[in-house]
Amino acid sequence: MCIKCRFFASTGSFCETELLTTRKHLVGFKIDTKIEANLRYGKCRTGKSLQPQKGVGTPTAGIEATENGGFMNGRSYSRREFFEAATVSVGLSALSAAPRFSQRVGTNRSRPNFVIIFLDDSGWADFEPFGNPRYPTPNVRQLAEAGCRFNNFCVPQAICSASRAALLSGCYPCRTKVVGAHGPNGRGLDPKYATIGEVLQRAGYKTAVFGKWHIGDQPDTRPPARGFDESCGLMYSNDMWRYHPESPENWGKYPLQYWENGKATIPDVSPKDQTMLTTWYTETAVRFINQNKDRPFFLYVPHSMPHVPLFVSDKFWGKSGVGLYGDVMMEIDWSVGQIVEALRVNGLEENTLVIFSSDNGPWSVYGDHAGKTPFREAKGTSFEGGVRSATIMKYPGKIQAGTECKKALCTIDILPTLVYLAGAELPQNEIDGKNMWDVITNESGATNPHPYYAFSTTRFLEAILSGDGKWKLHLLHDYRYVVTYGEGGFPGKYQQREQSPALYDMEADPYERMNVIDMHPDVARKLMQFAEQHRQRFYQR
Ligand SMILES: [Ca+2]
Repeated sequence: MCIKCRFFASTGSFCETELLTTRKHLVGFKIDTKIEANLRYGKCRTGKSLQPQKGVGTPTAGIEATENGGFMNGRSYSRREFFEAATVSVGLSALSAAPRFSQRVGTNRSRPNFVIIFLDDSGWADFEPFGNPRYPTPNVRQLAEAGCRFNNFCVPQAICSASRAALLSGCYPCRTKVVGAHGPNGRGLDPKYATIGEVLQRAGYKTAVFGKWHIGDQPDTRPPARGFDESCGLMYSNDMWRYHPESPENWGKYPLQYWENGKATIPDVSPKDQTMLTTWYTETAVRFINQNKDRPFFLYVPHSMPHVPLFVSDKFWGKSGVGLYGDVMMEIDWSVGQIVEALRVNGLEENTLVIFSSDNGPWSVYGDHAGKTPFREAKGTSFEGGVRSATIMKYPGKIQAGTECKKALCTIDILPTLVYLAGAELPQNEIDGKNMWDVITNESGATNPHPYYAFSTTRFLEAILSGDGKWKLHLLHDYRYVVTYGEGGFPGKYQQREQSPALYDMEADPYERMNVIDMHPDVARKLMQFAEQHRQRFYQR
């Protein structure tokens, strides 16, 4: 228990906002696995809400077009507002500086479909061709052969709710305040931040999410209220239930429910039900594709697996021959194949962008029930083992087959990129992502327009990656280090360690081993300036 905050004793959950403070309180005390488990899932009870400092970085006069809208007369505008206001104010000539992003793809061709397959806690090396696992993953390999591998694709925070909110909103966790992983009845993503589902639904797309939602478990934050015409799956992680290996009394307070289109159709999910999750998500996705082959659609499949506890259907039980994790990954690979095949038989392959990725790296403390990554640390940290996700994009004729991209990309860029491809409107709210289509399609001279990407854990800014992906600066922060690995669905042990300020050359040293901050002080200083700007914009109380 934290001797100062005492929230563990009173609520059974730890405070995320005070995470570092809490750890400092615990100096001299043994941090056992039960406390660590709650550190992972704790929902803030005592922390104050952080509000972005208004006006920071906003010019006080003049007009400036940005990819997300613009600034004029000291006020920030959404893209649509900016264009309307600028037109009235100074005439269309002022729009000459407007970025290419504002242009629509074209109105005379049919709009593309979008499929996002988003795994939960998959390791970077869990699938061919990123790794060479001891089980076959032919469908993911074929997806990569037909598309492009993105070897430097990251998430801004390597934990479930924060990562999913960033993907679906195009915003950093520090903007939306969706951090960590929320538990049952969590508020999730504030409706003032639009989701991909909402922007595409408004543009006439049929939208669906089949899988783990985890960005809101209240009537106005569940999928039907957030832009998804159809939905099924879990509202949060599949281990937040009565069979939790460390804290069943805590997580058993609320039954894990399976939802379909706004109704809990399985009021108390059983282990047998969990064996069917991957199958149900897949079958529903295939049915959705078949039924919507004649109209543009957005299909989001955020699998519950391979988040622990692992479950697999009878058709894949024991099939890998190397244990349950291999069986689960083979079933997910099968799922990928089913979805791609449904696109093919409906004649949709040529007009569908398929994105395959994971919300964060492996939960390595679970040992044989976790995935593999060659990078440093794992889920829940700002090191590459947490934030770098093996990603594939396939779009025949648009993305060259069998290629690799080493340029940095982030989930926050997906929303504006899909908006661009769909000819849709950006959200009214300001976002952090940018349209990256020219980078994704490897157009000549295309460069990442972001000066940096920011990485955080819970409410703490921890690292800055230069937009070109070359340099990564770690700020002073604590992180959890796995000292013993678990087995059979039970976790091992963490130890809290401190990361000193460090600069890594991500081209020469993507494993973050060699601190070169003394050799490149100018680079470190520049990234530190970005960090300070980011803090002032989003983290000042
Ligand atoms: Ca996750």
